[in-house]
Amino acid sequence: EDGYDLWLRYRPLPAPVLKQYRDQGTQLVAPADTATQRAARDELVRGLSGLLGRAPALAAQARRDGAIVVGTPASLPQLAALQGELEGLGEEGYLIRSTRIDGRAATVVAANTDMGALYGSFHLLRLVQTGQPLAGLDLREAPKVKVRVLNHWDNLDRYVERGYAGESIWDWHKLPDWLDPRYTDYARANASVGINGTVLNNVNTSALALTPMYLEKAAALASVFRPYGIKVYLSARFSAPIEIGGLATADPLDPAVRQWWKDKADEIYRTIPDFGGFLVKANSEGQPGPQDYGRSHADGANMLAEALAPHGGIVMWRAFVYSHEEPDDRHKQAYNEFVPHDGRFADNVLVQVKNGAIDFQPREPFHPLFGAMPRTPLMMEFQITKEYLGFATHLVYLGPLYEEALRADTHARGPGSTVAKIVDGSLEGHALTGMAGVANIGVDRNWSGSHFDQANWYVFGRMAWDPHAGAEDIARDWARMTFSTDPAVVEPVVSMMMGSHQAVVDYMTPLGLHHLMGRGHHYGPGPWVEGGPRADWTSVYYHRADARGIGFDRTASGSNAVGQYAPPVAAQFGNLDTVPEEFLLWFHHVPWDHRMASGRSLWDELVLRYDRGVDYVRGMRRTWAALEGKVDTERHHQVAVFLGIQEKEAKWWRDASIAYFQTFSQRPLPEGAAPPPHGLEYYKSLQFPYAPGDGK
Ligand code: BDP
Repeated sequence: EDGYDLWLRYRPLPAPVLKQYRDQGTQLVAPADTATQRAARDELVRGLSGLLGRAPALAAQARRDGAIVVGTPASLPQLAALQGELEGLGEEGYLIRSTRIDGRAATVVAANTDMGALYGSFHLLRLVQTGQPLAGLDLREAPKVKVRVLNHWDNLDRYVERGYAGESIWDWHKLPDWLDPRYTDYARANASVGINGTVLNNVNTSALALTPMYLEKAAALASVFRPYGIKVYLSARFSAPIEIGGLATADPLDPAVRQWWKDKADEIYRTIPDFGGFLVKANSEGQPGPQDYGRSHADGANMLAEALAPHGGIVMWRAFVYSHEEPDDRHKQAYNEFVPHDGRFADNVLVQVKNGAIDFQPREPFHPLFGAMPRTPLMMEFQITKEYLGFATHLVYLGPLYEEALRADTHARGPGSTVAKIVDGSLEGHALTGMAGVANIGVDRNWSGSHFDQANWYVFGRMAWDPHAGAEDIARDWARMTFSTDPAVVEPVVSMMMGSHQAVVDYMTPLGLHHLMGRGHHYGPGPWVEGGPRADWTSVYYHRADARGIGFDRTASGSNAVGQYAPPVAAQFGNLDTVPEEFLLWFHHVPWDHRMASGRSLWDELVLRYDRGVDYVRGMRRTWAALEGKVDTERHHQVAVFLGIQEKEAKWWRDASIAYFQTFSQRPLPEGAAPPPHGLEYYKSLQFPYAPGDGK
């Protein structure tokens, strides 16, 4: 087992549960007249054959007890009676029900559309894969978020920015002719978790992606993805009218520029009729944008929106901006630039906001834009690739990070105004909603660079479908589908996963510290990083350690970033007595001897958090070692080796950070804490010129 099959392994179920399923899978009634219907039937045949050890008998209609019946009232007359029950399930929802058809017991997957039936088929397979009984079923499911997209940071030369799983899976050179079977498996995996869109190219993009040659290639991918309900989107370079259009300007208010984008949109839709739209990174980290012409983000987004609107396309305009000129706290800049434009964005624009205000740090408080732009649909951007969380070798399950961000209460409309309710549109009544995940996929056999990183792709999809879902339930499903249904495997694996996010926070950036990684590549600790082109690309800018204490004062006496949150949140974060300890040094500069909830001083607590993080990794190694023989050898071995790397690196983070911060605190280590084995100069001297993913 090399991990290629992801969570769609379909290995035979253990004998005791087999019989039950065989009685409930006597026949498969699933029409196959359209590409999506065929995708559903093929998946069911593949899945049930694998799981139950024999292919289900295909039939045109249910004639025996125990049939599985999949379709829509239009595709399958036997389902016509369910028409009324399908109301409210929309174009992607489905129901799964144990019922009787013509007097015979059956399991029905019914939907309004073929896509709904495909999603329902994957759900049914998940029930079998995870060992749930197929009796008494009565499930209704519909996605709570409309646009559920992966963002590939893939360049046209196949280099993946912040990618740790090998080259880009898009083999642009061989497209459009060669359609790698991987593209189909990619689509299956995404559809199985409800992902319905993919942005093929990096946000730091080249305008070439919009030239006819590359549009043909994107169209070929779209043709593979279409049966699986996945739309293709492209990142658009704002200056494309100059670079590939021969115009002298990209000013969004210039009529020739507007016409160029309209023509470009028409051309794209002639090539890809169901094209999803554009993702745009503008006026951020050196990318061109409307501000180059004295125009606003809304001007820029609306110009593209106008070009796409006649075709039903959307613009996902990123709010990840912080300017070269602005000397203010980077935390505040997106809010400052975007809030004044609330209500000015066209109807087919989503503003895409990272979960936190800095940049995908191991832990961040929720972004203050959530709750601050009620008249604009805001979509969530999570990172699935682990740029700041140990790349592919550290076992970090991101479910708890996503859950924490989504459940955070913005108080925008009183208590209970969670980020999830903003993202799903329910708080402000927006119909256009979205969630994006920066993909962790590459050409590695196991897709994600490590077996456990597959879980992060999986949980992203499940939470994009339902932002209120629970990380632990999803981890349990994933573990059952990926490793084994044996509780002696599932429970230890789930418990490792569930504590792994807190662990990485502990050994990298405890108590609200952030942005302490090595410069450029972001690999390993670099709390001493200073100087260079801009202060907010250093570590010292963020931790502000001195003889008195440590942390970034973002209260009213400091940058006052807390003032961007709703009053109850601002009051909580802004007060040293009420700020949650996990965000303490995010919002406050705190004396080394400050008393923590534990009764310890801040310095002692900090050191113990580092130790706690390293200990957790050691615990995961022990847990995993005990699973030898219960998990297949190949995957077990790789995970074991990666956990060894993680332990080494967790210790490296801990030792380097303590050695560095002790030069400020000038305090001894708390009792029982081991001194770092090397001096600070040693840790500073470690160089990684070829660390992966640094965007060069
Ligand atoms: C940062 C990455 C950089 C991305 C940027 C972005 O370091 O490679 O281009 O975010 O999101 O996290 O645009």
